Amino acid sequence: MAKQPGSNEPRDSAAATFETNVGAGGELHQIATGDGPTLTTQQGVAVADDQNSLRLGERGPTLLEDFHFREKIFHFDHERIPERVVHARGFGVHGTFTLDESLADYTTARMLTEVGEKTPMFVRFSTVAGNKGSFDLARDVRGFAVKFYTKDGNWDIVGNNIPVFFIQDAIKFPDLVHAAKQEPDRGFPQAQTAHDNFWDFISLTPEAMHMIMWIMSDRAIPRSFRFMEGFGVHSFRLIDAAGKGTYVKFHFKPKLGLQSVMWNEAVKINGADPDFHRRDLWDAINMGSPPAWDLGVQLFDDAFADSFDFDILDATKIIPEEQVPVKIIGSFVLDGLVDNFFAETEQVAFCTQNVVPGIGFTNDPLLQGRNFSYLDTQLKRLGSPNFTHIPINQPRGCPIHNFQQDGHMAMRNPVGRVNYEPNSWGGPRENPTAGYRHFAAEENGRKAQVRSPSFADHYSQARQFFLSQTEIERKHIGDALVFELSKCQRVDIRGKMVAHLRNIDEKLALTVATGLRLSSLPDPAPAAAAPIADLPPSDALSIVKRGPQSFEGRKLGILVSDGAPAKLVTALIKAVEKAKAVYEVVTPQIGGVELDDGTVIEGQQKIDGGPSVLYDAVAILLSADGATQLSIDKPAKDFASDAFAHAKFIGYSSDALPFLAKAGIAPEDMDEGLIAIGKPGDAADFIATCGQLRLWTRELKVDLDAQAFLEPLSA
Ligand code: HDE
Repeated sequence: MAKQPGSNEPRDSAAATFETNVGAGGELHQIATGDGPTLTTQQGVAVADDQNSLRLGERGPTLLEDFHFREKIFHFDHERIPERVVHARGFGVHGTFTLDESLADYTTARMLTEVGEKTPMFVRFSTVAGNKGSFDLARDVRGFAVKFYTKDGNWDIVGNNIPVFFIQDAIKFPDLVHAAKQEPDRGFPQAQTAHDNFWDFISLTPEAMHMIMWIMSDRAIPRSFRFMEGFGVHSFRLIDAAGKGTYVKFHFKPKLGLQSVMWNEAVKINGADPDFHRRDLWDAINMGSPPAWDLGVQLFDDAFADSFDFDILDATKIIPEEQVPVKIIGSFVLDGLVDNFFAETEQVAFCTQNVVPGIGFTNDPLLQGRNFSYLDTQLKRLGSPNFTHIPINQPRGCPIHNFQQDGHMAMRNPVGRVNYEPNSWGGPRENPTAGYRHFAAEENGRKAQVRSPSFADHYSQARQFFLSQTEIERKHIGDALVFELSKCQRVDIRGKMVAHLRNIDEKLALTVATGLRLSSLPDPAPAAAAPIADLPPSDALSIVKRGPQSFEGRKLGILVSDGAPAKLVTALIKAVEKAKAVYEVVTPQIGGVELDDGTVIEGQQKIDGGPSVLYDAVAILLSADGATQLSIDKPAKDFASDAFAHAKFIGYSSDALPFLAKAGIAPEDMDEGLIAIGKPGDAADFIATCGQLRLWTRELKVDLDAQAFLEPLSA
C-alpha cells in the first residue's frame, strides 16, 4: 500500500526518560536522560540540569548567577524577526531545474543554455495580505518566489500565481498594501480584502481592474500549491554575448494541471485545516510524489512590442499565449523539505535585483521600484547586510570573492592584507568577458513625474479575461464580487465598483448590481482610454479549460462505518492508488471500524476532523446499521451535504442511500455526480469520473446567487 498523507516519521526518535534523584539536603532533582549527545550551552559547556534554575533554598529566589538559565531565556526573548510586510505567510521547499532546450540564441546565462544542466533551487509559496499566523486559504494572490542557485550566481524570479498586478507604478505599493491589510484603527480584518478600505482604494484605482478580475476568479483560492501556475509578471530581458536583447516573460506550468476550490469550501477549509496548503505540499513530498512544473518563456522583440495593443512595460497587462506562444524549455521538481522552517523558509531573502549575466531588466516602473524594495526589506528583516551569508541565501554554484567586509554577523570576511581594489597585492579582479554587463539601452526624455499614455487602457484585458472564462468561472467571479462588496459598509463604494464593471462586461455589472440589490445601476466609470471590446478570448486564462481530466495527485475521503462492505473498500483503495491519487479513511472514531469480513481498518480522521472540504471527492461506504447511526450525526451529514453542495463526485454503497437522504440529498436530487459503487468493478469507473474534479452543472441548482447570475435585472 502506498504511503498515505501525514505519515512522516520524526527524524530523531530517541526517547527520553525521567529520573528523579534525591540530593544531599533531601531535595528532588528531576533529570531527563536518554540516547543522544550531551546538552550544552551556546558556549559548549555541558548542562547538568535543564529542569530547575539555580535558586537559594528550595523555595527561595532564583539567582542571576545561573548563566545557563539567563542565556536560554535571553535567546528565547529574541527568537522573532520582523515578519514580511507582505507575503508573511509562506512555505518553502527545495527542488531542481533541468534544462531541455537551449536559449543560447538569446542569452549567455548558463542555466538557460547548457542542456541537461541541473540547477538547485528554492521556492517559497505565500499568501500576500495575511499575517504569518493566518490561514492558508484566504482569497488572495499567491507568491511563487524562486531562487535558482546557478553556476553564474543566484537568480531570483520573485513571481506570483497571477500574471498581472494591481498597480503600474511602485510608488503606489504602500497604499495598496495598507488598504488591503488590517484597517489601522481596529487591527482587522485578517487575511481578507473583503472590507471597505481595500475596495475604496480599488474603486479609485482603475488600473487595478484587470487584476481584480483575476483575484475575484478561482485563481485566488487554489486547491493546492501543486496545481497553480506561476508567472514572473514583468517583461524581463535576455541578453546574448553580443549584447543584443530579447524580451521575455517567464511562466511556470504545473504538470498536474490547474485546480481551485469553491469559496464556500475555502471558508470551511480554513477552520478545518488552516495549514491546508502547506500540509498538502508536505504530504506530497513526504509520500514520494513531488510536484513538478514546466518552465516556459514568451520571447518577443521590439517589433512585436511596438505592434502590441498594450505597453509591454505595463505589469497590469498580459501577452496572450495565443499571440506569443509559451515555449517550454525545461522543468523543475520540488522534492526537498526544509530541515528547519526558520533557517530556510523564514530567512530566505528573495531580491528581484538578483540576476545573472545574460538576464536583465526592463523599464517596467514596478520592476524598477521592486529592485530597490527587496534589498532594503532584507536589511530590516534579517538585520545585517550580511544576510547573504545565511546558508539559504548563499550562492551554491559558484565561488564568492569580493572586498565587502565586516557588519553584523559577518561569516565571510576577506582573508589577508588586501581589502580594496585596485591593489598591487593580488586577489579578485574584474572579468570583462564573464562579468555581468547591463543591457545598453538607449534612453532619453524629459525628467518628469508622468504616466505614459500607453498605460491608459484599464478595461480591455479585464474584459478579455472575463470572457475567456467558462460560464461557471464567470459565475464565481460575480459571486466573489458580490461577497466582497457585501462586506463593504459604504454603499457608495459598492456603486463605484459596479461603475467600473460596466466598462468590463455589462452582464457582470448587472449580476453584481442584482446580487448587491443596488437601487439603480450607476453610470460607467469614466475611462482614460476607450476599452477595446473585441479582444479574442484566450483559453489559457481559464482554469476549467486547463483542467487535468485525471485524479492524479488528488485526494479521496472514504467515510466508512462498522460493517461496511470490505470488498468495496479494498477495490476503491486499489483504484485510488492506481490513479496515483491518495485517500484518507474517515471513521466515527479514530480507532477505526470493523468491516463486514471482520478486518479492522483504521481511521486517518474522525468525522469531525475530516470534513469533506478536505477532499477532492468522497465515497460513503456504509452498512445499513452504520447508515442509521450516522443519520443522527451532524458532522457526518455535513460531510455528505457539503460534498454535494461543492459539486463533488460522491460514490456510495447502496446501504448508504437512507443516510444520504437524511443528509439532505433526496432521491430527486440524485444526479450523475452521485455514483453507486455496488460491486468492486465500479470503483475504477468512479475514480475515472472523479478525474473531472467537479460536476459544475450541479452548482447552479444549489445556490441562490445563481439566480442573479442566470437572470440579472435588466438595466
Ligand atoms: Fe513584492 N515584496 N513588491 N511583489 N513580493 C515583497 O519583500 C514589493 C510585487 C512578491 O517569499 C517584500 O522579502 C514592491 C509583484 C513575492 O520571501 C517587499 C512591489 C510581485 C514576495 C516587496 C511589489 C511580487 C514579495 C516583502 C511594487 C509579483 C515574497 C518581504 C513595485 C511579480 C517573497 C520581502 C518571499 C515580497 C515589495 C510588487 C511578488 C516589501 C515595492 C508585482 C512572491 O520587498
